[in-house]
Amino acid sequence: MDLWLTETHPKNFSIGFKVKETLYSEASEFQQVDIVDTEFYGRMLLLDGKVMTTEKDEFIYHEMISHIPMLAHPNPKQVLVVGGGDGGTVREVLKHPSVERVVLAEIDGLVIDSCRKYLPSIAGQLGDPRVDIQVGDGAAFIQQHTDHFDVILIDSTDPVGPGERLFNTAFYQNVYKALKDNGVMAAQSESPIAFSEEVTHLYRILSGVFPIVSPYTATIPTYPGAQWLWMFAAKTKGPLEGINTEVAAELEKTTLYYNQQVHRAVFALPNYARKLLTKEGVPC
Ligand code: AG3
Repeated sequence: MDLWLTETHPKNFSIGFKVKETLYSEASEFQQVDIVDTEFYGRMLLLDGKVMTTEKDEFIYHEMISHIPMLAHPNPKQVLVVGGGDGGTVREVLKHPSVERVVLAEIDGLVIDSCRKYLPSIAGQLGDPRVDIQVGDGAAFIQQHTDHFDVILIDSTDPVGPGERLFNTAFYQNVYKALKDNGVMAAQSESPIAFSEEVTHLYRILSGVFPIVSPYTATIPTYPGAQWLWMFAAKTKGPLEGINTEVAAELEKTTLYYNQQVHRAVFALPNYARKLLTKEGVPC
Protein backbone atom coordinates (compact mmCIF):
# COMPACT_ATOMS: atom_id res chain seq x y z
CA MET A 1 0.00 0.00 0.00
CA ASP A 2 1.30 3.46 -0.87
CA LEU A 3 1.17 5.85 2.07
CA TRP A 4 1.48 9.57 1.32
CA LEU A 5 1.91 12.45 3.73
CA THR A 6 0.71 15.86 2.60
CA GLU A 7 1.31 19.25 4.15
CA THR A 8 -1.67 21.39 3.22
CA HIS A 9 -1.33 25.14 2.97
CA PRO A 10 -4.13 27.60 3.91
CA LYS A 11 -4.02 28.94 0.33
CA ASN A 12 -5.24 25.58 -1.01
CA PHE A 13 -2.23 23.71 -2.28
CA SER A 14 -0.21 20.90 -0.77
CA ILE A 15 3.21 19.23 -0.83
CA GLY A 16 3.43 15.44 -0.67
CA PHE A 17 5.94 12.84 0.50
CA LYS A 18 5.77 9.05 0.19
CA VAL A 19 6.09 7.61 3.68
CA LYS A 20 8.17 4.59 4.67
CA GLU A 21 7.37 4.58 8.36
CA THR A 22 6.14 6.74 11.22
CA LEU A 23 8.79 6.76 13.94
CA TYR A 24 7.25 9.06 16.53
CA SER A 25 3.87 10.67 17.02
CA GLU A 26 2.89 12.49 20.23
CA ALA A 27 0.83 15.48 21.22
CA SER A 28 2.79 17.77 23.52
CA GLU A 29 1.37 20.54 25.67
CA PHE A 30 1.89 22.87 22.68
CA GLN A 31 1.53 20.94 19.44
CA GLN A 32 1.45 17.64 17.58
CA VAL A 33 5.02 16.32 17.11
CA ASP A 34 5.69 13.72 14.39
CA ILE A 35 8.87 12.21 13.01
CA VAL A 36 8.33 10.25 9.81
CA ASP A 37 10.72 8.40 7.51
CA THR A 38 10.06 9.23 3.84
CA GLU A 39 11.31 7.68 0.61
CA PHE A 40 13.10 10.68 -0.89
CA TYR A 41 13.77 13.25 1.85
CA GLY A 42 14.68 10.79 4.60
CA ARG A 43 13.44 11.37 8.12
CA MET A 44 11.48 14.54 8.74
CA LEU A 45 10.12 16.48 11.70
CA LEU A 46 6.58 17.83 11.48
CA LEU A 47 4.94 20.18 13.98
CA ASP A 48 1.15 20.36 13.71
CA GLY A 49 1.50 18.66 10.32
CA LYS A 50 3.92 21.28 8.91
CA VAL A 51 7.35 20.20 7.69
CA MET A 52 10.06 21.70 9.88
CA THR A 53 13.13 19.90 8.64
CA THR A 54 14.19 16.85 6.62
CA GLU A 55 17.44 14.90 6.65
CA LYS A 56 18.02 15.49 2.94
CA ASP A 57 17.59 19.27 2.64
CA GLU A 58 18.04 20.60 6.20
CA PHE A 59 21.54 21.84 5.40
CA ILE A 60 20.15 24.66 3.27
CA TYR A 61 18.01 26.19 5.99
CA HIS A 62 20.45 25.62 8.86
CA GLU A 63 23.51 26.94 7.05
CA MET A 64 21.63 30.02 5.86
CA ILE A 65 20.08 30.99 9.19
CA SER A 66 23.41 30.68 11.00
CA HIS A 67 26.47 31.41 8.85
CA ILE A 68 25.20 34.60 7.21
CA PRO A 69 24.67 36.47 10.52
CA MET A 70 27.48 34.73 12.43
CA LEU A 71 30.07 35.80 9.83
CA ALA A 72 28.81 39.39 9.91
CA HIS A 73 29.89 39.60 13.57
CA PRO A 74 33.62 40.07 14.20
CA ASN A 75 33.79 37.76 17.21
CA PRO A 76 30.55 36.00 18.17
CA LYS A 77 30.91 34.45 21.63
CA GLN A 78 27.43 34.45 23.17
CA VAL A 79 24.71 33.16 20.86
CA LEU A 80 20.99 32.62 21.45
CA VAL A 81 18.78 30.39 19.30
CA VAL A 82 15.05 30.85 19.89
CA GLY A 83 12.99 27.83 18.78
CA GLY A 84 15.18 25.45 16.78
CA GLY A 85 14.58 22.44 19.06
CA ASP A 86 15.74 20.08 16.30
CA GLY A 87 19.29 21.31 16.98
CA GLY A 88 20.30 22.00 13.36
CA THR A 89 20.98 25.69 13.91
CA VAL A 90 22.98 24.99 17.07
CA ARG A 91 25.08 22.44 15.15
CA GLU A 92 26.05 25.09 12.58
CA VAL A 93 26.68 27.83 15.19
CA LEU A 94 29.13 25.53 16.99
CA LYS A 95 31.30 25.40 13.85
CA HIS A 96 32.39 29.00 14.60
CA PRO A 97 35.60 28.87 16.65
CA SER A 98 34.86 32.01 18.71
CA VAL A 99 31.63 30.61 20.22
CA GLU A 100 31.74 30.15 23.99
CA ARG A 101 28.08 29.50 24.73
CA VAL A 102 24.93 28.80 22.68
CA VAL A 103 21.63 29.04 24.52
CA LEU A 104 18.80 27.08 22.93
CA ALA A 105 15.48 28.53 24.13
CA GLU A 106 12.88 26.06 22.88
CA ILE A 107 9.35 26.02 24.26
CA ASP A 108 8.69 22.32 23.65
CA GLY A 109 10.88 19.74 25.39
CA LEU A 110 9.26 16.96 23.39
CA VAL A 111 10.72 18.41 20.16
CA ILE A 112 14.23 18.31 21.63
CA ASP A 113 13.88 14.79 23.05
CA SER A 114 12.33 13.26 19.92
CA CYS A 115 14.91 14.87 17.60
CA ARG A 116 17.79 13.68 19.78
CA LYS A 117 16.42 10.15 19.49
CA TYR A 118 15.31 10.01 15.85
CA LEU A 119 17.29 12.75 14.05
CA PRO A 120 20.84 12.34 15.41
CA SER A 121 22.49 13.85 12.32
CA ILE A 122 20.63 17.10 13.07
CA ALA A 123 20.36 17.12 16.88
CA GLY A 124 23.66 15.35 17.55
CA GLN A 125 25.53 18.39 18.88
CA LEU A 126 22.97 19.32 21.55
CA GLY A 127 25.10 17.55 24.15
CA ASP A 128 28.13 19.78 23.44
CA PRO A 129 29.36 21.46 26.66
CA ARG A 130 28.96 24.91 25.08
CA VAL A 131 25.20 24.32 24.65
CA ASP A 132 22.83 25.55 27.36
CA ILE A 133 19.31 24.18 26.79
CA GLN A 134 16.52 26.28 28.27
CA VAL A 135 13.14 24.65 27.82
CA GLY A 136 10.60 27.45 28.01
CA ASP A 137 9.16 30.50 26.34
CA GLY A 138 11.92 32.15 24.30
CA ALA A 139 10.13 35.50 24.40
CA ALA A 140 10.18 35.48 28.22
CA PHE A 141 13.85 34.36 28.22
CA ILE A 142 14.88 37.26 25.97
CA GLN A 143 13.01 39.75 28.11
CA GLN A 144 15.28 38.87 31.04
CA HIS A 145 18.46 39.85 29.14
CA THR A 146 19.99 43.22 28.34
CA ASP A 147 23.16 43.92 26.33
CA HIS A 148 24.12 40.26 26.55
CA PHE A 149 24.18 38.38 23.22
CA ASP A 150 26.39 38.84 20.15
CA VAL A 151 24.05 36.94 17.84
CA ILE A 152 20.38 36.00 18.20
CA LEU A 153 18.78 33.58 15.72
CA ILE A 154 15.01 33.17 15.54
CA ASP A 155 14.43 29.63 14.27
CA SER A 156 10.65 29.59 14.58
CA THR A 157 7.67 27.79 13.09
CA ASP A 158 5.11 29.65 10.96
CA PRO A 159 3.36 32.53 12.79
CA VAL A 160 0.60 30.27 14.13
CA GLY A 161 0.47 28.14 17.30
CA PRO A 162 3.41 28.54 19.69
CA GLY A 163 5.38 30.45 17.01
CA GLU A 164 2.89 33.31 16.91
CA ARG A 165 4.40 35.06 19.93
CA LEU A 166 7.66 35.54 17.98
CA PHE A 167 6.13 37.74 15.27
CA ASN A 168 5.42 41.09 16.97
CA THR A 169 7.08 44.42 17.76
CA ALA A 170 7.39 43.91 21.52
CA PHE A 171 9.32 40.69 20.92
CA TYR A 172 11.79 42.35 18.53
CA GLN A 173 12.25 45.32 20.87
CA ASN A 174 13.36 42.79 23.46
CA VAL A 175 15.68 41.14 20.92
CA TYR A 176 17.23 44.58 20.26
CA LYS A 177 17.68 45.14 24.00
CA ALA A 178 19.19 41.69 24.57
CA LEU A 179 21.83 42.25 21.86
CA LYS A 180 25.12 44.01 22.50
CA ASP A 181 25.84 47.21 20.55
CA ASN A 182 27.53 45.37 17.68
CA GLY A 183 25.04 42.49 17.91
CA VAL A 184 23.29 41.01 14.90
CA MET A 185 20.24 38.82 14.44
CA ALA A 186 18.51 36.73 11.81
CA ALA A 187 14.97 35.39 11.73
CA GLN A 188 13.42 32.76 9.50
CA SER A 189 10.90 34.81 7.54
CA GLU A 190 8.68 32.48 5.51
CA SER A 191 8.16 32.32 1.74
CA PRO A 192 7.63 35.43 -0.39
CA ILE A 193 5.34 33.43 -2.66
CA ALA A 194 3.37 31.29 -0.20
CA PHE A 195 3.38 33.61 2.85
CA SER A 196 3.55 37.05 1.23
CA GLU A 197 1.49 38.85 3.91
CA GLU A 198 3.65 37.39 6.68
CA VAL A 199 6.81 38.58 4.91
CA THR A 200 5.51 42.15 4.63
CA HIS A 201 4.32 42.08 8.24
CA LEU A 202 7.66 40.87 9.64
CA TYR A 203 9.68 43.30 7.53
CA ARG A 204 7.61 46.22 8.84
CA ILE A 205 8.06 45.08 12.43
CA LEU A 206 11.84 44.65 12.10
CA SER A 207 12.28 47.95 10.24
CA GLY A 208 10.50 49.71 13.09
CA VAL A 209 13.01 48.35 15.59
CA PHE A 210 16.40 47.95 13.83
CA PRO A 211 18.19 50.59 11.71
CA ILE A 212 19.51 47.88 9.39
CA VAL A 213 17.25 45.12 8.02
CA SER A 214 18.40 43.02 5.05
CA PRO A 215 16.30 40.08 3.84
CA TYR A 216 18.07 37.26 2.04
CA THR A 217 16.88 34.21 0.17
CA ALA A 218 17.50 30.55 -0.67
CA THR A 219 15.41 27.68 -1.99
CA ILE A 220 14.05 25.00 0.33
CA PRO A 221 12.38 22.26 -1.72
CA THR A 222 10.31 20.86 1.17
CA TYR A 223 8.72 24.13 2.37
CA PRO A 224 5.57 25.64 0.83
CA GLY A 225 6.51 28.09 -1.91
CA ALA A 226 10.10 26.73 -1.99
CA GLN A 227 11.71 30.17 -2.20
CA TRP A 228 12.41 31.14 1.40
CA LEU A 229 13.54 34.27 3.24
CA TRP A 230 15.49 35.14 6.35
CA MET A 231 15.88 38.66 7.65
CA PHE A 232 19.24 39.87 8.90
CA ALA A 233 19.02 42.83 11.26
CA ALA A 234 21.69 44.82 13.08
CA LYS A 235 22.24 47.94 15.15
CA THR A 236 25.30 49.35 13.41
CA LYS A 237 26.58 47.46 10.39
CA GLY A 238 25.23 45.91 7.16
CA PRO A 239 25.47 42.16 6.53
CA LEU A 240 28.27 42.38 3.96
CA GLU A 241 30.47 44.87 5.80
CA GLY A 242 33.48 43.16 7.29
CA ILE A 243 32.56 39.51 6.73
CA ASN A 244 34.94 37.31 8.67
CA THR A 245 36.61 35.85 5.58
CA GLU A 246 39.09 33.70 7.47
CA VAL A 247 36.36 31.77 9.25
CA ALA A 248 34.25 31.72 6.05
CA ALA A 249 37.09 30.17 4.04
CA GLU A 250 37.53 27.45 6.64
CA LEU A 251 33.78 26.78 6.90
CA GLU A 252 33.17 26.47 3.19
CA LYS A 253 35.49 23.48 3.01
CA THR A 254 32.76 21.36 4.63
CA THR A 255 29.44 23.18 4.18
CA LEU A 256 26.98 21.85 1.59
CA TYR A 257 25.30 25.16 0.70
CA TYR A 258 27.33 28.02 2.10
CA ASN A 259 30.28 29.53 0.28
CA GLN A 260 31.48 33.10 -0.02
CA GLN A 261 29.96 33.57 -3.48
CA VAL A 262 26.59 32.39 -2.19
CA HIS A 263 27.03 34.76 0.76
CA ARG A 264 27.28 37.77 -1.55
CA ALA A 265 24.47 36.52 -3.81
CA VAL A 266 21.71 35.76 -1.27
CA PHE A 267 20.91 39.43 -0.67
CA ALA A 268 19.91 39.86 -4.33
CA LEU A 269 16.12 39.59 -4.23
CA PRO A 270 13.80 39.04 -7.19
CA ASN A 271 11.44 41.92 -7.97
CA TYR A 272 8.28 40.19 -6.73
CA ALA A 273 9.94 39.76 -3.33
CA ARG A 274 11.22 43.34 -3.28
CA LYS A 275 7.65 44.56 -3.81
CA LEU A 276 6.62 42.91 -0.55
CA LEU A 277 9.14 45.09 1.24
CA THR A 278 7.82 48.41 -0.02
CA LYS A 279 5.44 50.55 2.02
CA GLU A 280 2.42 49.14 0.19
CA GLY A 281 3.68 45.53 0.38
CA VAL A 282 2.24 44.34 -2.94
CA PRO A 283 1.90 40.54 -3.33
CA CYS A 284 2.21 39.08 -6.84
N1 AG3 B 1 11.45 26.29 10.86
C1 AG3 B 1 10.25 26.11 10.12
C2 AG3 B 1 10.07 26.90 8.92
C3 AG3 B 1 8.64 26.96 8.52
C4 AG3 B 1 8.21 25.86 7.65
N2 AG3 B 1 6.84 26.05 7.34
C5 AG3 B 1 6.02 25.13 6.83
N3 AG3 B 1 6.49 23.96 6.51
N4 AG3 B 1 4.76 25.43 6.66
C6 AG3 B 1 12.37 25.28 10.64
C7 AG3 B 1 13.02 24.78 11.84
C8 AG3 B 1 14.29 24.13 11.47
N5 AG3 B 1 15.22 24.18 12.52
